[in-house]
Amino acid sequence: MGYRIVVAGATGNVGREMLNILEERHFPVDELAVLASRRSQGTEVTFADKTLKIQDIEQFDFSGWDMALFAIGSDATKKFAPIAAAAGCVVIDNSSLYRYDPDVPLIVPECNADAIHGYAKKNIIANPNCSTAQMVVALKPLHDRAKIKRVVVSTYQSVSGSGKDAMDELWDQTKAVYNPTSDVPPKVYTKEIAFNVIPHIDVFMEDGSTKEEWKMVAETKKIVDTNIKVTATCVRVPVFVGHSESINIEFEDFLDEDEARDILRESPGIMVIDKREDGGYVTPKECVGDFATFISRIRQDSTVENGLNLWCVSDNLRKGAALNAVQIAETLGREVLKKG
Ligand code: 11C
Repeated sequence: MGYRIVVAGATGNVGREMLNILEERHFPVDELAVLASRRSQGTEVTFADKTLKIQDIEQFDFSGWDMALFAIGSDATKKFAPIAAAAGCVVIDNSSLYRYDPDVPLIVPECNADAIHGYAKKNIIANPNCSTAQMVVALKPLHDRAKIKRVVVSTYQSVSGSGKDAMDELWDQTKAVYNPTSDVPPKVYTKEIAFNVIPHIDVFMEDGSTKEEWKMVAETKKIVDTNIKVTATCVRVPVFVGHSESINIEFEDFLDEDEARDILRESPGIMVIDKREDGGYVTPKECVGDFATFISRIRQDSTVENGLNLWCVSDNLRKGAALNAVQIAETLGREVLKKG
């Protein structure tokens, strides 16, 4: 016996990846409903060997469904998550709406799978921001060994994090560079993204940081350890899929770079590609479509007492969103619902 699963937002970048990953990981699906807003009615998506019609989320009755994977943004989540949860369907939400709610667990299964039991307070589980998810997969096993005091992270985030319109904007602006008669002014972004980098993701906060940077701080504390200090600079780069991060870590105890490499090699969800030679590291292009978070360039930082640097790359639509949501569903099934 398997599960009755709902995917809400099934026509978007993340929703489509959720369907792919449920299929790739042979998630025990007995029945699947695919939902979106009214304007996507008439659209069809495929799952396994079936073609499914998109249903209107406004009209959908969530009762009798086990889990709903939401990828519909905070505004729609605010309206529909309480409806689904009240009908007894556990919501696994990819938006930021519930991440900081103390009554909602924020889960990255490699780091804090045990926190899943907190789902019952609201029948909702939150999925972290993509830039946080890949970072905490790397931080957790190192923290368990040498206790992290402080993290300085700079991100290089792909345009798929902003949705399909942003991917089109990068594509159209790139083509326009070679065709001087066409001009593609920035719409999704505040400045041109083609052949450029933009040190601004999400809205500005009062202290001069951006919301994306704030999320990396707040979410790392909630998932790994509230005592870890994090400072982040989040940057958009002209890459379609795959977020990269340069991570500098300061530990309480000494951690040798070779031991760190061995620990990461043995840790779940991580693939270490770290040869000190030309090309002996992973770039975002190479991580697309993969489940793993890739770690390269592991090296001591001798400018602080117990410092380490590393390079972390992952498919932001997968580990950063859809894969993590499916892993949460797997954990909930295995630990709580026990049907599969
Ligand atoms: C980006 N990280 O790359 C964002 C996308 O809070 O779930 C995901 C935003 C979020 O633009």
